[in-house]
Amino acid sequence: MASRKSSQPKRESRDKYSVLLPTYNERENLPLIVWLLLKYFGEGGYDYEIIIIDDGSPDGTLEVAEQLQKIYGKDKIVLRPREKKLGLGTAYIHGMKHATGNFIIIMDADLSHHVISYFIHRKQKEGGYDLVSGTRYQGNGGVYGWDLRRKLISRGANFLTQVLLRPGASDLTGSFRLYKKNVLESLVERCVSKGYVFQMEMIVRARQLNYTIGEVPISFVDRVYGESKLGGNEIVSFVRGLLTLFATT
Ligand SMILES: Nc1nc2c(ncn2[C@@H]2O[C@H](COP(=O)(O)OP(=O)(O)O)[C@@H](O)[C@H]2O)c(=O)[nH]1
Ligand SMILES: *[C@@H]1O[C@H](CO)[C@@H](O)[C@H](O)[C@H]1NC(C)=O
Ligand SMILES: [Mg+2]
Repeated sequence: MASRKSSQPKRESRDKYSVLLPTYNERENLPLIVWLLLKYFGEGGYDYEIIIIDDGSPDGTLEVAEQLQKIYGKDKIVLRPREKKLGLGTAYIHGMKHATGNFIIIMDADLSHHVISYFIHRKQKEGGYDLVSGTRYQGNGGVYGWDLRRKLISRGANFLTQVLLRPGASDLTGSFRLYKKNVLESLVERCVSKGYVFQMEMIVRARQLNYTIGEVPISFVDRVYGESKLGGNEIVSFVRGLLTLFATT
């Protein structure tokens, strides 16, 4: 009985992963992504929590999240809803403030990332990185299910940013990442953008602060259920945000 403690793997036992899932109209997707995460982290013997940040989705995503919390428990499913749609960047920051893990994983709730959630923390352990970013533009990464317009927007955004800011990472707008919590906090302190440009600014600032960045190739599979929230407005504000960063960094 006395040896109980020493039979636990030491390295893993101190690490806790807080997975942030921002949702806006993800009623159909949420149960499956949550189940996949619970299965993976649970079976792997990890310490973890899933923080769902719903922005008043009209489709009733929050009610689904409450059901999931009843099934899986309040220590595993943490709900941090907000009244209305306030943007992705601030949703991450809001979720982060309630995170109890020393690592933060951010991912989309629409199953675009589910297959690869398994590799990002291993990559972190390999190199002790401050930040690991999923990349669609290296190795066997890729994008599936997007039309030409959407591919051009993503490629264009990446290209423009590479040229203007030379951030030293291949996928700047992707939203599958792992951060050390203290690193994310220090980046957020300096971050000025709120929408889609947030992801890019985080990488650019990480490079400025000399944080180490690892990359894992990912296949991004476009959502089956629901609609993308990327519209003309986000594109305009992305370019505006990019130019602001270019002017101020
Ligand atoms: N809380 C919150 N989540 C959002 C907001 N906008 C998008 N999301 C979520 O962020 C993730 C990515 O959004 P999505 O529309 O799929 O972007 P895309 O994959 O680039 O087309 C999904 O889980 C969305 O439900 C927002 O304003 N607030
Ligand atoms: C980052 O590294 C560069 C080159 O070594 C150095 O000049 C710069 O001051 C460092 N920046 C910070 C914020 O530590
Ligand atoms: Mg999506």
